[in-house]
Amino acid sequence: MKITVLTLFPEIFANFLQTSIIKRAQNAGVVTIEVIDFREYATNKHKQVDDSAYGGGPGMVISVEPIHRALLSIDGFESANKVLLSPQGETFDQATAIKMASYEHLILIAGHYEGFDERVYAFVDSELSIGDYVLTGGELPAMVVIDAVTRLIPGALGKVESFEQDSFYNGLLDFPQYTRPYEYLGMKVPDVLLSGNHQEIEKWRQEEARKRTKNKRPDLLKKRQQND
Ligand code: 9D3
Repeated sequence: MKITVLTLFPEIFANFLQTSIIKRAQNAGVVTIEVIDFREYATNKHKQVDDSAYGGGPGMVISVEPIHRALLSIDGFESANKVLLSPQGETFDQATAIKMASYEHLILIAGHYEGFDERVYAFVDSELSIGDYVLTGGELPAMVVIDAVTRLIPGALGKVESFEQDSFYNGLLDFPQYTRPYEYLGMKVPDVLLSGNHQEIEKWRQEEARKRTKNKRPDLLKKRQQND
């Protein structure tokens, strides 16, 4: 899979892309991530990529031309899946991540502080938000999407971290986990986990995951029943 990010702050991505699972996935060749500074595609003298809004108002608006020119520079951009990160998009979730992990080429477009000229929408396939809170830009959302999607690509994760075990993958929260010591300030590890009876342990974990989901995230249980 290839992921291309259009951003005005490529340096924000540098550290992230050098880290852990993302780096390993890139080294293993299962994903190639490319970051493009779309300011390079501004055509005016000062490399300005935004302008005041038609109709007036205090805010600036990201111009359509540098975005379009940056897209045209990307190899195979026409067949790629182009996603604009914006507060108006549909909310990103695990189902969306799974769908995106099947894309051959994903292009993420991140703005900063301000909205895009409406005509940018003519060049994208969808709009994506990561939740109902106001951020300063689409850079963190782009990294959230890259992280969630990359770990789903076959070969990106080691065996220990395989995503079939994920909470959200099976629609339930994680079961409670314990490690040494057996007792801490009077709090003991449930005996079933020391029983050595793997069938009992599995049963207990499933029950606990279900109980916990019912208590903390009843909305997930409802969603799960709909998908069954
Ligand atoms: C909704 C606020 N807008 C009113 C004029 C202005 C605006 C604020 C912040 C426009 C863009 C932004 C920057 N945010 C994103 O680009 C963004 C975002 C977010 O703020 N929350 C959740 N998901 C996303 S994806 C991109």
